[in-house]
Amino acid sequence: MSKRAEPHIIRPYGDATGDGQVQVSFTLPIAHDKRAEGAALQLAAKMGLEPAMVVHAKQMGPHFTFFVVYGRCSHLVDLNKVVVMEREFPLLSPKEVSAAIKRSLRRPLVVIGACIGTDAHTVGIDAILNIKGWAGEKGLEAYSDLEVHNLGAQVSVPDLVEHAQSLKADAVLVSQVVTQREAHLHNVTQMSAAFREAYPAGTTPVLIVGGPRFDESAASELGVDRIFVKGTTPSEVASYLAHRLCATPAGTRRPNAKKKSKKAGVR
Ligand code: B12
Repeated sequence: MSKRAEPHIIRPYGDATGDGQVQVSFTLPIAHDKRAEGAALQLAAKMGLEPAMVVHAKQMGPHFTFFVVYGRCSHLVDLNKVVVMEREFPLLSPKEVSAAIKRSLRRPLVVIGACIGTDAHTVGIDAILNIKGWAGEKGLEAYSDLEVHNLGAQVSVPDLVEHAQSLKADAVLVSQVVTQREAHLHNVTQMSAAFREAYPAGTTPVLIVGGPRFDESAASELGVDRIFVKGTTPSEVASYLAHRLCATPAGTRRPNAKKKSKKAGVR
């Protein structure tokens, strides 16, 4: 395959390279008729899609119409201005994670996980925690030096804090999938505030949240240590835990740190 220099200004294409064609879908709160299609095209033009055509319109109940619009986008992408969050820790194998825990904590690293609020979408947190894992990787339950407690769905914040304290959790993993009315942001902010209130300063467990619609870069805004987004695999989370909690000898910062060492590899 020939190597080509990548341009830094790019645009989407549909039929021919560089034609700017994109397809978008949205719903408008009006019944389907010609005026509704005109409204969809007006919106498309305001989004920078011109010329555009309605390629699909379907009335959804008496007062809504779903549209698919195909049109030419006038905007360009400057690759030099793309900002992404790079992974700040190395990916470790399960053996390396265990070795780091043994070396630094000399006891199992305790992890609790839950979906908080009214959220009942457990598939994401289960993908990370359950032994059977996700995307060909075993979940955290399969790691010999992690002690995992999966509290399941719809756990209240006070319950979560209580479990974290009684289990002496080193890390608390929270999943939020429903984002209607910014529920995920409100719940996580409330959760992190509750942990700060319940623990002496500097001793809260590492707070990790995950879900498909978080902004990875918003951790400090939400008062948590790390956010994981869609496509996360268990080994990324395990590696982060090792990076975060095992970097210093004997886990100096954590409330568990001075606990008498239990035999590692409880599972
Ligand atoms: C399965 C499903 C359900 C199941 C959930 C079953 C279960 N036990 O989980 C059931 C049928 C119960 C359900 C119910 C509802 N659902 Co639902 N559901 C889905 C669906 C189809 C798939 C979600 C899923 O399992 N994804 C697979 C997992 C593996 O992906 P994931 O969650 O993103 O997790 C990954 C990462 O995000 C990350 N991750 C996630 N959590 C965490 C946590 C940590 C700590 C870490 C490190 C990483 C991490 O790692 C995971 C692996 O990579 C989605 C649509 C979709 N296609 O996504 C809608 C969806 C999430 N549901 C939705 C809605 C609206 C609902 C209901 C409100 C519907 C209703 N009116 O009743 C109810 C709410 C119930 C409740 N109280 O929460 C909406 C949410 C919209 C929004 N903006 O909030 C969606 C997006 C559908 C839609 N397009 O409208 N749902």
